[in-house]
Amino acid sequence: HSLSIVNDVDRDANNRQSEDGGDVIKGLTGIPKNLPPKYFYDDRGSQLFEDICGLPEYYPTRTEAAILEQYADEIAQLTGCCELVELGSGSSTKTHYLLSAYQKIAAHSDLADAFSYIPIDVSGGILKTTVLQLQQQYPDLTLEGLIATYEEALMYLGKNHGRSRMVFFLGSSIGNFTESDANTFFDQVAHALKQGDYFLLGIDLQKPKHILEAAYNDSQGVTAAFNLNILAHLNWRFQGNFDLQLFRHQAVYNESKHQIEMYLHSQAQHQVNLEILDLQVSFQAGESILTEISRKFDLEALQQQLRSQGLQTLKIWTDPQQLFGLVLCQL
Ligand code: AVI
Repeated sequence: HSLSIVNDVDRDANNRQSEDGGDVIKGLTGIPKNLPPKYFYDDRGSQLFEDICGLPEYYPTRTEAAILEQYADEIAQLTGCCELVELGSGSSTKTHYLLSAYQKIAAHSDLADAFSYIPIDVSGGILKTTVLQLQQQYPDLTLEGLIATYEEALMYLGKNHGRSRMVFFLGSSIGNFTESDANTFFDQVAHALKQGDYFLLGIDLQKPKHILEAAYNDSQGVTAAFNLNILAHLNWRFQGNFDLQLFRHQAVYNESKHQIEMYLHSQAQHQVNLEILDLQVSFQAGESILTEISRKFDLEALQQQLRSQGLQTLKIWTDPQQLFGLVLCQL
């Protein structure tokens, strides 16, 4: 097996920006204040997100897993043998359904490397563990993990692969992008696909406000801890003095924009210093920081958006309650 770090000039520019915290300065001096959601995912934040995935109110993870469990064989039948590329693979937990399905069809193929998987994640730690585990579980799997952002990885992969490829992006992470960032992302995906290649996308569907608000304001307070952890992350990374007690988590569903908006509300007027950024930020009582959007999709509109990027929908699977969707498209 192998693990590669993909690095390019843009990456260095991006890294420098985030190491400099330019994006934090921009967000905290913006109106309204906001923070890039990527700062959720330090080690503790990644663990808290794993915990969220198991919460009774957070239906997306188990619903998508059930759809994959039921339809992975059908997906593999439709696409035939292909190289599997996963964006944001994390612990690759849900991927097992796809891997087992593609392993079965690879057994009937005479292609060399018929069964191959390229997991991509920015977190090298989690990817290393995952690659080692997968290699033990699937000795016949050709495996190359890429430590990279989506953009870097898709650029690096290009479209000079000889065989069919399926890129997949699960968990409705696409919902954390604005519509225009999602278009940029689909464009980058298309850059790594040849005519006839596949893209499999997991999306959270529009549904009543009370279900969504419960999923993002869980009764055990795990999502609140996840949201507040973004401030703890800024404290260690940029020598900050955010007092987490002075902020309160809230997630609201914006029905006109069809998106969850996650906020941290300041409970008192106060000042925060981030020494490494040489930044002082003043908060009014009641003032909020927007830390995340999580868009909820309409299948018709999404198919149209994909089509405008050259991606034709082949088939859509959902759960019986239509909570979550899995869209297979082809370039
Ligand atoms: C990673 N992403 C798809 C999650 C979501 O549902 O938007 C992040 C999350 N935020 C709060 N709970 C989960």
